[in-house]
Amino acid sequence: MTTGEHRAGPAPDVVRAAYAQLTVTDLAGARWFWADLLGLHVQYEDGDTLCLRGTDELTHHSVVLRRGDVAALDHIAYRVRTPEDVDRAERFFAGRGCPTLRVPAREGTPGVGDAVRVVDPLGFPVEFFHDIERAERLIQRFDLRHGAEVSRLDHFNICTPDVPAAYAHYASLGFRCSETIEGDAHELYAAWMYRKPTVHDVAFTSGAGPRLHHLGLATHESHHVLRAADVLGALHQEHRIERGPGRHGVSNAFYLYLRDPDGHRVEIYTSDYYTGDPDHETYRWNVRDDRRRDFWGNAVVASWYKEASPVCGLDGTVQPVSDGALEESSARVGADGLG
Ligand code: XXG
Ligand code: FE2
Repeated sequence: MTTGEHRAGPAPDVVRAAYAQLTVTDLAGARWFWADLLGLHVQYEDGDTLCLRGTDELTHHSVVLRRGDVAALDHIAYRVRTPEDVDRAERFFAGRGCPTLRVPAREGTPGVGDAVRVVDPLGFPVEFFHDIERAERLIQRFDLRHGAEVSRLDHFNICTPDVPAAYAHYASLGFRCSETIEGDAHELYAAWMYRKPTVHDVAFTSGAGPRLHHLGLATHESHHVLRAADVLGALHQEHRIERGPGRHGVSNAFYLYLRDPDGHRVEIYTSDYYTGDPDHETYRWNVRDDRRRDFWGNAVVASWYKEASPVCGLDGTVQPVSDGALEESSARVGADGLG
């Protein structure tokens, strides 16, 4: 344990990636995309806010959309195991010199109890909470399921100029690493880290940051992923399909990346694997392996590497970004065609 860790106290016990709150400039357009097309269920709605959840989620929401002037990430949120872990999170981040803000129940996001929001060492707005309203089980309400039938939030993917620093920060929060993309000298281009026993709760894409790269939403079956693409084609909204459908090398998931009306990126994702054994080992991909990002070798479009959503500070203002030193898109990466 370093002196810094001692001062900051133990890390909070993080259960999982729980929800993301996005600002959108057109709430009606966002409602069409996230609720009608993706099939998230509306749990709460007022003139400025929509709280949405997937069919398997027994808590109030996993995606929150708020009307705002600029499309941005307001915050990502992790659920912690006990109410005391909220206090631990506050001490942990304050001890690292990070700005923190207590958000009492009913003063923050609808349905969420006492929480703490921080700007983490990577510059991201992150909330930690334990209490959240319960919600009705919808998994077998096949009569209500529609669109891509999203089942739950799976992960956040964030852009940062310093992937090794992001790895070290999340490791200090008790996250484990399922997969990486590395150069020949093991320089780290990307990493996938988890608390729940799947491939990830969070992944890092090297590039200008802090920015939100995408939210990963799970479906039960690959035909749900294909249906979203078919419906977009039928509506002549094909420009919202950015990458895929395809099979990832990393994670093995079947995937599709879409852009919402504000440009926020979402991935529909299914069929990754269990990582909960205590001796689960990190799987390392070489950056020159053309199967790493698409197992069939399809090229990754440039916008996927370059574009992302800005993030807010604790006061809701959009934060500046720093450029990345090591960008995978500028490495000689064969099938990506971006070298
Ligand atoms: O969730 C993911 C991703 O981070 O979105 C991207 C799993 C794998 C990949 S990759 O493009 O590296 O195959
Ligand atoms: Fe993803």
